[in-house]
Amino acid sequence: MKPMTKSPLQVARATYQPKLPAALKGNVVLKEGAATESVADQADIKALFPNTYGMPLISFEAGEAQANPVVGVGVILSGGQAPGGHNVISGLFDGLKALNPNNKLYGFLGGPSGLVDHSYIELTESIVKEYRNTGGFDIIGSGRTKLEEDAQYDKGEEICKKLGINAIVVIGGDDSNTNACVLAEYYKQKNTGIQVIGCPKTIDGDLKNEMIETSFGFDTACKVYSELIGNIQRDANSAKKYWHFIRLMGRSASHITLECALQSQPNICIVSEEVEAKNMTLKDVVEEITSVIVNRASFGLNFGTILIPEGLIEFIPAMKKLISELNDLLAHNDDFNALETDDEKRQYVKGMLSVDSRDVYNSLPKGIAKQLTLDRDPHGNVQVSLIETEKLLIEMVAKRLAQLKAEGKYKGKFSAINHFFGYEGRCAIPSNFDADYTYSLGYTASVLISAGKTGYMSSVRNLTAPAAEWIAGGVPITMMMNMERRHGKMKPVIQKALVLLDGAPFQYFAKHRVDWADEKQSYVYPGPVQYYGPSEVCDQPTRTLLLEHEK
Ligand code: FBP
Repeated sequence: MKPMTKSPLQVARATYQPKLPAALKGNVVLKEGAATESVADQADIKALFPNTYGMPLISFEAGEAQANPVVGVGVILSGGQAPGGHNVISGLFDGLKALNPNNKLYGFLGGPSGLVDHSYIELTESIVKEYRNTGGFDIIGSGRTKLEEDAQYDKGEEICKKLGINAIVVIGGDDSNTNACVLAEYYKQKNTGIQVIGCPKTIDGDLKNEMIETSFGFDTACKVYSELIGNIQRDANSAKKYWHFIRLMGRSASHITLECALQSQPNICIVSEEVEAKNMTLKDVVEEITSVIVNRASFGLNFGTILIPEGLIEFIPAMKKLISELNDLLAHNDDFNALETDDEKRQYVKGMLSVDSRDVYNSLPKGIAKQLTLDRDPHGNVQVSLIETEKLLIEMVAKRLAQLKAEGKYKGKFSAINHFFGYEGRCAIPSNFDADYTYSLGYTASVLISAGKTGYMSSVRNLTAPAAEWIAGGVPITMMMNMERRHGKMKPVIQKALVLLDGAPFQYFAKHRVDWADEKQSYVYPGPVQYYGPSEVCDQPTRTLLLEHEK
């Protein structure tokens, strides 16, 4: 047998031709809609973005062929990986070449820092070909460097001028696209002639609004996690001896957890947004979990599945207050950073917190308390992927069950296994949906660039219809912004889309969760992502999108 360099699926996917919206298949003209406003804090955002505020929405229509001048474009992958990033680049590449075969595409290496450090490669057909329809961001790498200083923007301008780059495409989440907007404003105000276009990426699914129906990568990642949850449920239902506590990525919003629950129907699913709305404490969450475990045990069922969103800890009001105090306290704090031992750091923090937050901090196991003070990411966020909430909950639930047992109110056996799913799904081979969606987003970016637009995000909508009916265009990034507190200061940022408790996905879940929790259980086993076969198996969008679009 010959040594293998690619799996049969990799070989097959290399020839997959992603589907495009009909409007992108021929020559395109731009149609401008009404002027826009930011989602909140209009006066502040307008003052901060005088050159890119209020621009109109853009849609594409079929048009006449025209001569397009040569352009150079630089592309950046920013933040966490999400399935489909390579296809944004292939769509962008193909779109640029269709506009003018002499157009050039450069990739900045290792994320936004590549622009500042002048680290790049030219992306040619032979390079792009190797990455079509593949997962990962390894074609040029990614990073989380925050672009926030004029000196960084000026270094970027320098390399763009040197390479003949007229436009930069930033493929990123809410923070990275906020950066893209700041960069677009700076370059426009300085009259550099460099345009900046964003593309909505993040498995977390929280970069969405009226014009951005979903961020790419959410579809594939949720399908991968749901397959694993389904497999665990089948194991649980076969062995009948473990409770599985499964934490799922999603730094802030619970979209991933909710979507996985809709796909797999676990016994319990915690939704952070609901915990916050009901002003629940950690103890309340434990009580909710415990009551389901006790009820199932009364039917002799000492097993089950519990989905926990990674961001939960920040949505428990008392914890949120503690984390916000820690964020302000630890921002650029040289005194804290100079301390050597964990104990010194713990004492220092305790001395600086308000009375309430100190009580909460003291009530946490030391390991979790320490995890809360670890380095923030460059955007000032707590790195929740490092906080093992599922272990904290197992510990607290076990204690509570022991109490109930002593009181004669629980007679079951509790044996728990913890899981964390995040990295398993971020670089999976993109589903057909993500492969098509990302290719269309990249292609859309090429059209926006050719029309001279800046400060826009690629937008592809009507996503539950067949791809030919998708609606492509551009949305001003300032339209999505509001002011939020970061690193102790008010900053303009793209508003995060949290799970809406009155939205169709949560409402569906709320209506069915009691049935999923009880002794009959309703596990669904989604199985692996399918790339070839009947459309109802291979091309289904997420349940979240389907429910949101259901009239
Ligand atoms: P983005 O918002 O950059 O897409 O990243 C999201 C995410 O995958 C979160 O779900 C997770 O908390 C975080 O990245 C993990 O970050 P890192 O890759 O730095 O470990």
